[in-house]
Amino acid sequence: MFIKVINPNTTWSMTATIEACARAVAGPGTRVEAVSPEMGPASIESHYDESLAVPGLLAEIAKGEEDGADGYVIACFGDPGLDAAREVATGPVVGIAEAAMHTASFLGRGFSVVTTLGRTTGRARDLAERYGFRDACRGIHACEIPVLDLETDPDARKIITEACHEALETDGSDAIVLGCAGMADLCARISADIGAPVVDGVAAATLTVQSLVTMGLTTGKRGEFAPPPPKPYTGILKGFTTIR
Ligand code: 2AL
Repeated sequence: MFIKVINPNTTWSMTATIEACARAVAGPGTRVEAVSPEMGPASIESHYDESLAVPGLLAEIAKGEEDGADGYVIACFGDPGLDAAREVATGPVVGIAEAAMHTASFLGRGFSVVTTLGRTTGRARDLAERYGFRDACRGIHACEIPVLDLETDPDARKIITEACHEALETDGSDAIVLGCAGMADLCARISADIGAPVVDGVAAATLTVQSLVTMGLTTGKRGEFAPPPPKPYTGILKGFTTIR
């Protein structure tokens, strides 16, 4: 089985961390490859970044189709382009926010999300509601560390751990969901430090895709997620006319 993990931002050092975390949980018969798109933002921490990350992400899905990918992970907590990716991919596509929230729902009655910047909490709230976790998602907390600083700030783990601890107390939650793919490698240590389950969406989504492929399941293609109707695309999107 070949799972293609797409980090929709263009920071390859983060992509390497994501790949290591996905490979650490994948089964022995599963090949995991993580990529960043050729075009897009260096990090995704606004609606603008998120929208402009989607064309590059869809181009990577198209390449994955040519390369025989059995399924895809979208490794950004805003789950950018998830619906569009499901229209163009043959195999299942899972976002890290949806996988992490579903996984957290198995671990208790309520979970808290701990994410990067406060401005991203609205998107996380929208996703929790979309995925049916309006009640289970007890709170969304920002630690105000920009995405790329996760790799360089020596205090990042300490600050995130404190935010997780506080979130558990404030929200009365049973589990924590980490709200950024760039936090994937911190998951186990934070869990040990706070004494509560901490869910990394990269691991959760990788294993969800692996399970779906193992069960022979993929996106239903009879309606909304059928391939999009062909039509001309112009300007810098010209290449997307024939992408599918
Ligand atoms: C993210 C993420 O997972 N990757 C990225 O670039 N931005 N999420 C976030 N909440 O900042």
